[in-house]
Amino acid sequence: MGNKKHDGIEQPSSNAKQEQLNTFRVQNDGKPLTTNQGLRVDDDEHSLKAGTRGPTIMEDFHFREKMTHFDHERIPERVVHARGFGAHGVFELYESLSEFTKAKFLTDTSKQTPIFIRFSTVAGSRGSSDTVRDVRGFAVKFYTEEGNYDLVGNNMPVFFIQDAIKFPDFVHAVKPEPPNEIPQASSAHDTFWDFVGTNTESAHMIMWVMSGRALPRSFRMMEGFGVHTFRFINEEGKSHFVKFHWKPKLGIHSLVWDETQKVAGKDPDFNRRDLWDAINEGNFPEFELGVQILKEEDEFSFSFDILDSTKLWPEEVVPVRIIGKMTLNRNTDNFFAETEQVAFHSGHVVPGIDFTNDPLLQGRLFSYTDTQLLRLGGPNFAEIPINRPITPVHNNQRDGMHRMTINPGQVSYHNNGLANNTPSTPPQSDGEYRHHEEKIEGRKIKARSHSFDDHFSQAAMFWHSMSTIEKGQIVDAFRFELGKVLSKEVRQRVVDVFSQVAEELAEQVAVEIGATATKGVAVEPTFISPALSMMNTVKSAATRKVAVLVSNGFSATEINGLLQALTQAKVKAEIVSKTQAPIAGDDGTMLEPKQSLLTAASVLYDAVYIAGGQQSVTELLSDVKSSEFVREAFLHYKTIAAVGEGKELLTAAKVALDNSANNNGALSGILLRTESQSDDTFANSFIESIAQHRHWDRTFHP
Ligand code: HDE
Repeated sequence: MGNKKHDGIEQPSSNAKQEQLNTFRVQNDGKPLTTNQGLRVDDDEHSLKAGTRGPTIMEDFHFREKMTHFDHERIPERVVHARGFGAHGVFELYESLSEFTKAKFLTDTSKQTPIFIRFSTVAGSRGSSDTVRDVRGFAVKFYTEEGNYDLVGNNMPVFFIQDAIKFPDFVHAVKPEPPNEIPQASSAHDTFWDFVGTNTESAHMIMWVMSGRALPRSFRMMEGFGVHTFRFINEEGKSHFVKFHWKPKLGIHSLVWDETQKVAGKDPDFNRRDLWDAINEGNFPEFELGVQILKEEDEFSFSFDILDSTKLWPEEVVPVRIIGKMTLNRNTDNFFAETEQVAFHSGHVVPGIDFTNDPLLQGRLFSYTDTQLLRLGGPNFAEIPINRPITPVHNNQRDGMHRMTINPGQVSYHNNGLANNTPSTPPQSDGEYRHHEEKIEGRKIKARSHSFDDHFSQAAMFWHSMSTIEKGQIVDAFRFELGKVLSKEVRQRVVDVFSQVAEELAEQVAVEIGATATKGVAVEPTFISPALSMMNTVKSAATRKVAVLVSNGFSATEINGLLQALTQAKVKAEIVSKTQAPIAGDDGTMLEPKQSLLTAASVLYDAVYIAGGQQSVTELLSDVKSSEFVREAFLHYKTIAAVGEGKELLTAAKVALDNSANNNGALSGILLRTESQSDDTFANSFIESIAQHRHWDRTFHP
């Protein structure tokens, strides 16, 4: 596996993990069928019977082995984050952080560290939809030369609770309700909002969950956060506080609520498929790793406690230093073996990374191993291929369910004399993990520091940092969620809580759900953080998906030119027609539609292009689904381009065309090609418009 020499020690290569996994791959192509004992099987269609119409015989070991294995195929799903999707990749470091940490993967810029990532939703079961309103898990396993390091984060920088002992309560509240297991993968029900109303520490996180951050357009377009404050420890043993960030190169973009609900029906695997396709097509998702670093001396220089996971460090106050990049470049071979069996743990650290006393983090350090014991059936889950480190493992642990390692030798204890006291611990520092010697003093007490008492300032900071559009979306989210709550007391209690965050928010929500907001109790925002608004993010058309609505009689020059321009800009086009039967262009060119109006829906695309040509448009118009397609794209703020007669489809779809706007007489994001515009110019303005992601300034909220 290893070949490069470094400090005289054999180094694993950047492909080390893939090479290791390859040794476990079993390729069936062209091979004879066998039982698990390696016995070749004569027939896999019929069980062994006493006569062709007789009973099945116990002796049929092949039938019994096959059926028994099948009966045991399921393992318990994760209690939270059950629905997830994984991919392989690599992490590269831009600059050495040796000033702060001795972690080798963060100090040697020549290194490429293999990683495995698993994105997830939190509340839903394994088979639930991707596009629900929820936090997204963002868990990365780094296979470093010093052992596995897991950065088990989320796509939001704060959490619902301050102390791990409340996690089971929070999760019970958000999960489907016990009497009937309803609703699936949704926080819009009484127990969740009852928890929010009675546990005000969740206020800040709720603001994030009610925002577009909870509806990501793509896993490739979300930020990731380590959430807790961790420690970096350098060679001298000096500690700094650190928070981890992942920044997506494509920017942060969300779907709109109405869209997510429809996508959940049309394609429940929307986010999975998006990641899978992007990697297969060579559009490798990239995320930059950033760190916010604080000196130990600055621990108490904030208005909040840095050990409180319901607080973030505004990026404008503590800048995020970008230090490296993760590229996701390989899909899994087998979902179960890799994504389902991967076992993360915030306690999997390497020298140079240590913990703080954040009471949420402290509890996680217990929970993750415990949960794997149940889920993966015993203490040997670290031997499962996806969980194995690329470094050798030597210790005196033995036996247990499904042990793979064969440990020869008489000795399995420490200290020993019979094996020269090996495996050994070094007498002095030699690359081993040493816990940071933090001085601790205090009384044993079941309580929380008063520095954790402020539950509203940062919730207010979030609200006041939002654009008008985002505020509108947050209000709508509260209205929907609370509108689904049956208990009037719960609704009122939540409004009482958010009256303390922002008066206008509470009022706008209250008026819609029959509750009353309290005036004059909201906290003053202490800070505005532009980095929190998604409006200020990177904008790019690359890897966006466009539906090209076209039928027989289209202009071949127009469509060829368009497809070429889109490919060049890395925009993915799909031909959608009335049916999937081939269609003919004006010069006889044939196109094979990838989708029909029956199989596709505009919610699965970022933009729509309506080709010109009377015959094409008339054929499309003959199916009412075409105007529904365009109407929906319009209501979801998407770019719609129409050429020539294509405008008829806009009219049929009742798409407002505001002649007072500058954009060639159309509303923002609605592009009509004029006679004088060339195919090229028009295609380019279409691409520019797609890069805007959505045209929020259209004046309605679907
Ligand atoms: Fe987790 N969490 N968590 N969590 N968490 C799990 O571990 C837990 C928390 C996160 O893709 C479980 O293997 C406690 C914060 C992710 O496999 C479990 C507390 C953050 C994943 C568990 C928290 C996370 C999990 C369930 C409160 C963001 C999915 C299955 C102290 C920083 C990892 C499993 C994957 C999964 C416990 C809070 C992120 C039960 C007790 C805060 C991304 O061990």
